[in-house]
Order: sequence, then C-alpha cells, then structure tokens
Amino acid sequence: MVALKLIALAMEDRLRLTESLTLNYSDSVLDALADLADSFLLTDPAIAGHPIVFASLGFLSMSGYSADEVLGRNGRIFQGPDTDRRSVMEIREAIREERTVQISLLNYRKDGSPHRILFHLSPVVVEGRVIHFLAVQVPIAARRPRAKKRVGMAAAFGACRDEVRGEGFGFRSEDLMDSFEDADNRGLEAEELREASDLEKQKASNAAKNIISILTYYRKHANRLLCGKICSLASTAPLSSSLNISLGRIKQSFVLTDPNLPDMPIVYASDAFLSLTGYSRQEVLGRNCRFLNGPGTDVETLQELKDSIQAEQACSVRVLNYRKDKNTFWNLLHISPVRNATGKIAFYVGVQINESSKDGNGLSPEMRQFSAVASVKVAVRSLSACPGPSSRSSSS
Ligand SMILES: *[C@@H]1O[C@H](CO)[C@@H](O)[C@H](O)[C@H]1NC(C)=O
Ligand SMILES: *[C@@H]1O[C@H](CO)[C@@H](O)[C@H](O)[C@H]1NC(C)=O
Ligand SMILES: *[C@@H]1O[C@H](CO)[C@@H](O)[C@H](O)[C@H]1NC(C)=O
Ligand SMILES: CC(=O)N[C@H]1CO[C@H](CO)[C@@H](O)[C@@H]1O
Repeated sequence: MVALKLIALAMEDRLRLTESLTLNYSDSVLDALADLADSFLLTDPAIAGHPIVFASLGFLSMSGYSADEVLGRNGRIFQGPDTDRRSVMEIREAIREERTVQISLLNYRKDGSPHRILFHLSPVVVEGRVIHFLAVQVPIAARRPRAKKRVGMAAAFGACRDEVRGEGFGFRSEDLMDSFEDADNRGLEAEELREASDLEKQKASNAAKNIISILTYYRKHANRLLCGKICSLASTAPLSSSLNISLGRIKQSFVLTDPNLPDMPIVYASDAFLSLTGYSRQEVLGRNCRFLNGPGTDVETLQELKDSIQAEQACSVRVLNYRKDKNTFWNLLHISPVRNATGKIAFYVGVQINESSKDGNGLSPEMRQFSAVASVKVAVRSLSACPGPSSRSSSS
C-alpha cells in the first residue's frame, strides 16, 4: 500500500514536471527538444524548489545521471566542495533579476568527478512572464598554458561528447554557504582558472538562441496553439505551386530547408528523398533534418554542417543516416545555400546520395550533387520572384 502510494505520488510529480512544458507548449515540443544534441536543462521557477523539468540527452550523457535522477531536483545537486562561490552568487542574482548570464562554473558529475563548464542561463519569457530558465552547458576544453592553437569548434564539439564531460548547474542554493567557506582558496591551479574560449562562448549563446526559438515556435498562446504540428505544416507550405512543379522535375534525392524559419524545417522533399528514407511527404515537411540521424551518426560531422550553415557556405560530408525502418545508409550529403531573385538566402538545399547505390549513370557523386544543386538554384531564382501565372517553368 505504502509502496503504491509512493509510486502514485512519484507519477503525479512527474506529470507536474511534464505539464510545466506541455501546458505552455504543444506536445511536440518534447520531440523537438529531444532531437537536440546540445547539453541543456530547463527549470521551472514557479514550482516549489525550482526543479529541473527537462534534461537533454546531451546533458545526461555528459553528467552521467539518468533523467529520473535529475527531473524534479534542483540544479544545486551538481555543485560540490570546489564549486566557485562567486559564480553561484552571480547565477543566483541573474535568476532573481531574470536576466541572461554566461559564466564559468565548476560542477560535478554523478561519479563525483569535477569538471569546468561554461554555464549559459537565459530566462524563457512568455507574454512578459518568465516561465522557465534555460541552462545550456558547454564543457570548457582544457588548454595548456602554452597552448597550441585554440581548439577548433568541431574538435570541441566532438570532445564534449566523447571525452570531456560536462555537467549541470547550481543555483538558489542558500544552503551551500557553509560549503563555500573553504572553496575560495582552493583549486587555484591553472586548471581551475580556465576561461572559456570565444568559440565556446559563441557555441553556448547560439545553442541558447536556437532552443529559445524552438520554444517560442511551439508556444501555446492563451489557449490558441501558436504552432503545433498542423500549424507548422501550414506555415511551411508557402512554396508556390509553380516552384513545386519545377522542383518536381529534378529526379534526385534532395530537400529544401528554410533557414528563415525557427529550427530550419524542410519545406520541400523530392520523391527520391522519400523513397531513399522511407518517409512520407507529410512526415518530413515542417521537420528539421536531424530525424535522419541516430546512434553512430558522427557529431563532429553534424557540427561541420552547422558551421557551414552559419558561415553560409556549401559543404560535403559523408554521414551515417537512418531510414524510417531504422536501416542505416552512408549518405554522401552536400548542402548549399540557395539565393532567391533578390540575392537573399531563401533555402538550403541538401542533396543525398546513397553511397552503396550503383545507379549514378556513370557520374561521380560530386557531379550528381552539383547538377541537382544547379537545377534547384535555377528553379528558385527564376520562380521565387514571380508568383502567379507569369511564372515560366525552367527547362530541365
Ligand atoms: C508538390 O509536388 C508534389 C509532386 O512532386 C505533390 O505530391 C505535392 O502535393 C505538391 N505540393 C504542393 C503544395 O503543391
Ligand atoms: C527572398 O528571400 C527572402 C528571405 O527568405 C525573403 O524575405 C524575400 O521575400 C525573398 N524575395 C523574393 C523575391 O522571393
Ligand atoms: C543503398 O544502396 C544499396 C545498394 O543498391 C541498397 O542495398 C540499399 O538498400 C540502399 N539504401 C537505401 C537507404 O536506399
Ligand atoms: C502563458 C501560459 O500558458 N502560461 C502557463 C504555463 O504553465 C503554467 C503551469 O505550469 C500555467 O500556470 C501558466 O498559465
């Protein structure tokens, strides 16, 4: 009886934590957040104890905790004897003042080992009210005093997944005061004074910006779903039918994504893409391409793609992807920005080639990618400017 009651209580608590997200956002926000590779937590200041209501997979794998062990707990569980007092104070102040702070912090993994992270906290504001705090954590890579060169973005990203392990954060920790007494004068070795690099700072800011734009996108608005599954489809179907027809003539596997919409959703998917991946058109429109990734997909490669997009450059990679039926294939992926008639980047095109497939008409993968991208660019440039009956079809 007691055990059952405890289980019921635990389930009730868990429901309350989930509701913290689903009452304010559409249910699909959970899928969108679960897809992200970043290490982050969401906390709800309106619930007693300011508990963690969401922990990303990246965070869990880096900290060594399971979701059950962190949901409902306060971020202070990641602090330990050498956690810097001044940093914790600053975070506490930022929470009180509901503002963003980015600060270096020493936290502890589940196994008790300390590690230095760049802690980026941002309030998530809905209709003028802070409903959550977002805490992004980027591990600060070790740098020798006489450092070689700065760790590259891709290297840092890879490191954060594989070797360097980051952890959570702490705040509202009134009861930490005593443990701070001796913290200040200890651990002042070079290791302890590590500062985040500009790249790490930028990575934390970008991740926070991206996560907040996703939350905003899925926000519920005074009972009106600002954007749920249906709305996201509706908002990503503005391709003119003439452009749709013109793109339909290109026989290769490709998608167009819109970088001007939150989370860069797919706005066009070719028939060849659907047969390559096994999804239907409705299942992919409105989603970010990351559903093609899975265990074994190289995070450094994904970072390379992200960096190219950030730099508005084309990029070719070889990446392990998953079909809907969970079978994997090596995807020779080429992405490129596509500008419309006014010179603005209207889309990114991603061309996929099944590496093991033999049917390329004797053309190299590069040639096939190049030809698909060229056809897409022609279609977009000639048709984006002229909606309606005046549109000419690009000859194929
Ligand atoms: C675009 O074209 C495809 C066929 O290539 C068709 O199935 C789809 O319904 C079209 N979408 C729109 C919005 O016209
Ligand atoms: C070009 O793309 C930009 C960004 O999506 C958009 O704001 C603009 O309206 C587009 N212009 C035309 C002519 O399609
Ligand atoms: C890739 O090509 C190989 C060889 O033709 C084939 O066996 C495999 O099913 C293809 N994979 C996908 C995802 O189409
Ligand atoms: C704007 C909005 O819908 N806010 C809601 C967020 O969720 C809490 C419960 O966790 C509600 O009380 C708010 O009204």
